[in-house]
Amino acid sequence: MSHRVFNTFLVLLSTLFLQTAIQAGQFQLPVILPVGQQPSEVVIGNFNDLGGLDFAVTNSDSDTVSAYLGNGREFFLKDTITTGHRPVGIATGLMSPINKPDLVVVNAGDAQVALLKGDGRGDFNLRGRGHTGVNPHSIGLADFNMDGVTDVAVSNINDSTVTVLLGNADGSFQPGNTVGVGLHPVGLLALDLNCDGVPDIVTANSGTSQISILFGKGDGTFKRVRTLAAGSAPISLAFGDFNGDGKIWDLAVADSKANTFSVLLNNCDETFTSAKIYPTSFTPRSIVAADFNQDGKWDVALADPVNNRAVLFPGNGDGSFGTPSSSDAGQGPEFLTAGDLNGDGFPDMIAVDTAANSLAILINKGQP
Ligand SMILES: [Ca+2]
Ligand SMILES: [Ca+2]
Ligand SMILES: [Ca+2]
Ligand SMILES: [Ca+2]
Repeated sequence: MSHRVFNTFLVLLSTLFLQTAIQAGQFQLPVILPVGQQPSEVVIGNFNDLGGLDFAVTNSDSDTVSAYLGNGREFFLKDTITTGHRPVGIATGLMSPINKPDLVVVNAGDAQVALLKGDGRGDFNLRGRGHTGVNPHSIGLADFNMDGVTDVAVSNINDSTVTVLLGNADGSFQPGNTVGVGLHPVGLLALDLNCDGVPDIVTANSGTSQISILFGKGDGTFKRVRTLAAGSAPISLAFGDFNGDGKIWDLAVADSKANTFSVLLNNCDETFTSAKIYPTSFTPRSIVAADFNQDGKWDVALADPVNNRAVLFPGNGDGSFGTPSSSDAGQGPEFLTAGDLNGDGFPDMIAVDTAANSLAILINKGQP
């Protein structure tokens, strides 16, 4: 072996060692998957009848959604659908009881949502459209009028409103109801926050230090809007049972103008404990909750696009969090979602690396 070759060999060895050494977090080094231009959000679902979770990503500058099928080990591009102008938000669900899983996409450039009907084999066809407010962003699915057909809620950043579009069984939408929330809502979740069995809505209002909660009546309208304090400029929301009291809909909020995230514990009576603020040492862009280390306690993970990582805060089960650990999440992760992609019981993640036009698949290492 020549001196030069030997030196190269040493560099390779140390690089390998370094990669192993720096990946101290819960996740393996990411598998990078090139997608369309300026991907924005990804949703994990089960689009066909075969095992293995699948996912779909909005490519906001390509005006497309790409659907990938998984077999538990790898992912294959199955379908690319032209959705409308600048798709930014995406959700999956059964849009009527007899359906295969569908996709619903928020087209920010058109101020519309588009329903992409699934065929149960991983292909999708554009069906209904519905009108939103100006600069719609995040989407949540729930049956707000409790008629058995899934409905849609969308945050409208520029209007500071939420649009609720009641679904018809044929895949079309009724004209939207608009409800005012706080300034510039970005993140949105649709879930039952007062534990009465009727879906509600929560928004992260990025122009304030507040979140807004709309308590549903069960007929597609809302009885009241409650405003709660979070950290500075909240943009992204996650839910979980962070204090282990069996009430699953506690909220975790990523605060985009402070190096913090906030946790509000749910009393299930339309009140929450006041937000507890946790320091992050970076400005988070997206938050997701799951029991990543499978110790029976909900954890949160946040995207840190400046330092190219996902940071996991392990839950202590009492509403507080332990020492965070970092995992490489590709180049500039702007959005995170979680799901058990390889079926080993440990939640994995997908990070959207918007500027790099790629996704980073983060497989959970699996050991506690
Ligand atoms: Ca409905
Ligand atoms: Ca409710
Ligand atoms: Ca945990
Ligand atoms: Ca897994």
